[in-house]
Amino acid sequence: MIQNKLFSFRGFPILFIWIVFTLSSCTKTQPVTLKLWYTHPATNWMTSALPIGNGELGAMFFGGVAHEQIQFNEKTLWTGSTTERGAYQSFGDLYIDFKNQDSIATEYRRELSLDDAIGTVSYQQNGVQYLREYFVSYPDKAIVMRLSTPGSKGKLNFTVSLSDARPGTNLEVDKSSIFLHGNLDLLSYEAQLKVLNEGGTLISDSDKLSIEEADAVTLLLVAATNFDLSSATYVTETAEQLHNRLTNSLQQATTKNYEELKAAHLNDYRPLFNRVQLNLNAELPTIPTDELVRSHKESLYLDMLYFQYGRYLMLSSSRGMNLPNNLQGIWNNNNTPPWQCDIHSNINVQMNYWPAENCNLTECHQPFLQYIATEAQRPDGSWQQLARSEGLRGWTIKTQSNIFGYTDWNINRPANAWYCMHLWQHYAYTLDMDYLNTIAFPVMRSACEYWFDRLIPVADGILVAPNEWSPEQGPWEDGVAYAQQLIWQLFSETTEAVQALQEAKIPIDEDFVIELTSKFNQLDNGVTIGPWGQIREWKEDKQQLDTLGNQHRHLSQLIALYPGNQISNLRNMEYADAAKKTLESRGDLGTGWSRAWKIACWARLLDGDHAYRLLKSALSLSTMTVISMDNDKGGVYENLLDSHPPFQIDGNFGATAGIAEMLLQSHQEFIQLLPALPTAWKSGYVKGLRAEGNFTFTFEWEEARLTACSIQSGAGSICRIYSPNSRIEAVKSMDGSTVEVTTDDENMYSFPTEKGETYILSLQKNI
Ligand code: FUC
Repeated sequence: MIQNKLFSFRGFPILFIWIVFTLSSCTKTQPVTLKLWYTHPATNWMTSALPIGNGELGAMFFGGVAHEQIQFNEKTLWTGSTTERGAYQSFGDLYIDFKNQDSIATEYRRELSLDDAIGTVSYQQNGVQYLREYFVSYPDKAIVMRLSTPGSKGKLNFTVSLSDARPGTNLEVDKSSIFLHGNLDLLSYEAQLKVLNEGGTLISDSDKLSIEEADAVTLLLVAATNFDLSSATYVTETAEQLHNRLTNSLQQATTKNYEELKAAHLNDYRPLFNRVQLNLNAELPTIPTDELVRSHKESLYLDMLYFQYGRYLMLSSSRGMNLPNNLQGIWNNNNTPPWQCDIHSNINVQMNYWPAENCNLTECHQPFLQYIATEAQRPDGSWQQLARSEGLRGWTIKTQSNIFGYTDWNINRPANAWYCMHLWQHYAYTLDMDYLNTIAFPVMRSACEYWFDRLIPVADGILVAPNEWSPEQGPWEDGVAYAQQLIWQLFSETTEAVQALQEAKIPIDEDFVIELTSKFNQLDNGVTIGPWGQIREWKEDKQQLDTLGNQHRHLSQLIALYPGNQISNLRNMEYADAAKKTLESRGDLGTGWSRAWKIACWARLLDGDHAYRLLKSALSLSTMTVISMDNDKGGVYENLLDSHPPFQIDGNFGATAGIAEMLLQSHQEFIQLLPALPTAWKSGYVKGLRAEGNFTFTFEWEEARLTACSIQSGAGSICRIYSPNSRIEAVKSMDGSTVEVTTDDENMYSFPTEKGETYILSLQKNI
């Protein structure tokens, strides 16, 4: 037993060189090609078309041979207003109709490369090789489509047209462009398509452009609305200003040729995507992705692909515009979509951001964080008005929200605390004090004040939230676990925020701190053990629903396990056992997002094999495209989009976060590597996972044991690692110098770090 002992090590040059070598040059550290691919065109938008996007602008391509359909979206295209819910809309479709081509082709392949965020369609016909490439450029704000015939000239003959998803709007065609524009309840919108042909001729018609005998053609599509979150009316530009902005933006893009546009896209995307790498030593599949999901669900390649697909989808749907991903991210082909494709606050929008920090895409968290900060502090905005209407300070929301601050359906008061968890999490991962002080803390404080005013005392002065619900079932009653656990999390994290700000000598109102401390001390923490050993979902359970075998999709009584941090095997085994009983009772099925949540919950209970069973359950092939709440219908479609059903993107993000949780956890003020490694992942390598405290981890394992690890410190904080399976013998910085390590007990190690430095661990098997 090594207890409370300081130890340091002299150099281990051979071991040190060996570790650096294994981390950089063995085959498992090599990037694996990540792509979805198919040998036939898509037949259905939801189940088989493939998504591309730049965070605001998105598209789904089908890859038809004689006819191509590229349906497109823009994140702000909403009907509704500040007083009416409305719905997220499809923007429209771009159609390419090939002349004299039938749909018979050989060597057909449709691909989506996650490494490059480029979709391709290729095939041969009458001795000609046809190639299409599609991407949505973040730097050039455009959907870029390229048609070519490598090795042949003058073979491209097609028409291109644009269709608005709302009938009766304006379409204009000039000699090389198509314009589409219209108005919704509050917003004006416009799309512009530019056709750039190399060789051949371009002829314009009243409703389309025809290309004849071209060598290659680039199509550039830009689209936007005049939505502006920072404006009191949610709109700033006139339709004319919007038109000018798009025209300029398209003009800028056309100054680059196709290769330059592609290079700018790759230079932007690749560094972000490549921050994280996961290698499970899997063979590259020789069968297409639909077959892989259908009959080789056990594939380790599928595990890696699905993990990285969540990161790809995050980069493609959550950059730029300060709005969170809706229920389908940004991809929607329906003007009356399920649940209006809204911002849904009782699990969905939060799950959309579960992988943002730990999967090294902190920038992608910003659209959600900025949205929360803006709406919570909007003078007289609906979130504050809701609290005022109850005679309370602060802010809160209901379950459904559009992008204009309008919120309705069941009130979801504790969602204010859940949103604040995201504000806090960004600080916990970055330690950005300026952000904490100016953006997160004022909003967290205001949410606390809401609860200071609303909580009521019950027996022994214990404080509970009155009249709450456990989404989406059961009676409204006092002290429901969902509310109590979320408020506990809010008070706990705000207390930590106060401490961090005070340590940084930032003054904080004393009265607030006194009220927070006293209310937190009296708060019912929402974690009580019920008659069959479960975590109780309701304090009273008036309708007696909290029974063994209740398999409701929501796991609201387990927020304290994940994404919260009150329940942990290492903190309180009694709570952990009760959480396990609850999870076992809920079962391994569920809607898409419910299965994803269970991956993370089992990972938090340190049960890698059960977490893995849930991952495979989440990867069940689903074909249903209409709403179903049945637990046996969830899974993925053949394009790997999550099926609630229907398509709901939360499950994609939730699964990615759950996989990360199997590999690294840092929610208990220390870091645990490989906390829930499944037996199936015998050996592997992961690069770039992030931990609270602003650390970036790269490590390898063999036979379930950590064999090499490097840590990059982004803020110079103390690094605490709990390592029960591998003894940390030494920590060295990159110049070879040894760092002093403290062990609190036999498995907990801590050492100081310097901002920007990288550290290498020397590891030995624990006997
Ligand atoms: C919540 C869930 C449903 C669905 C909907 C969009 O209400 O209970 O399953 O995901 O959001």
